[in-house]
Amino acid sequence: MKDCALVVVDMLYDFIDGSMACKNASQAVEKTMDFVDRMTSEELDGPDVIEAGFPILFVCDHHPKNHCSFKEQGGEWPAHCVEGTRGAEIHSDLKPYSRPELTFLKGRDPMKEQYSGFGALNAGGQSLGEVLDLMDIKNVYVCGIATEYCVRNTCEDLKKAGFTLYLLKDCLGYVSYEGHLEALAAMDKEGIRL
Ligand code: VGL
Ligand code: ZN
Repeated sequence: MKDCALVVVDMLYDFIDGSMACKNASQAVEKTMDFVDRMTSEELDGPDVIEAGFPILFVCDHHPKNHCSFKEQGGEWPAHCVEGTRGAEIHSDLKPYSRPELTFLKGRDPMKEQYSGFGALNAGGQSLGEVLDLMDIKNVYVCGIATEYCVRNTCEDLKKAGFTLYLLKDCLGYVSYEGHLEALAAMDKEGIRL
């Protein structure tokens, strides 16, 4: 347990019930809560679980209004996860488990798409990869939205950096079911454990 952590990718309202609502997203949040409950001791709750040895790190898509990935800017997606909006917020069931130093924002540069959470930054300017290293984490459980994009890219970068990856298969939201299955198959081949 000591060298394990959970990384929650983009469990944000725009991906759950907002402008980019993904399939299975609400169920993924519910299953993630079940997992968190199982991994944390009964009498501990909220931020205390981090002290109990099972840190939970959050990756959050967090775009300026004029981000290049938005359709109005010629990009691929409807506007989503705009800073300061509800759509950019962590689901309220998970929010109590988040803390600023373990919350990492990505996609802040208006000119750059950033699917991977690996280089996402916390309020102190440290990246997810850096903080996992500092915490001596070896095993990383991953859940989140969307399987095909941010989850896959985050898992692949963490794997390349030498972490052992466990993807929580029931705790994923996705853009399309076929894309989800394809991404799972690809990650399986790469040694990411499902
Ligand atoms: C994502 C598309 C655009 C994701 C983020 O979290 O998978 N997908 N921005
Ligand atoms: Zn985005």
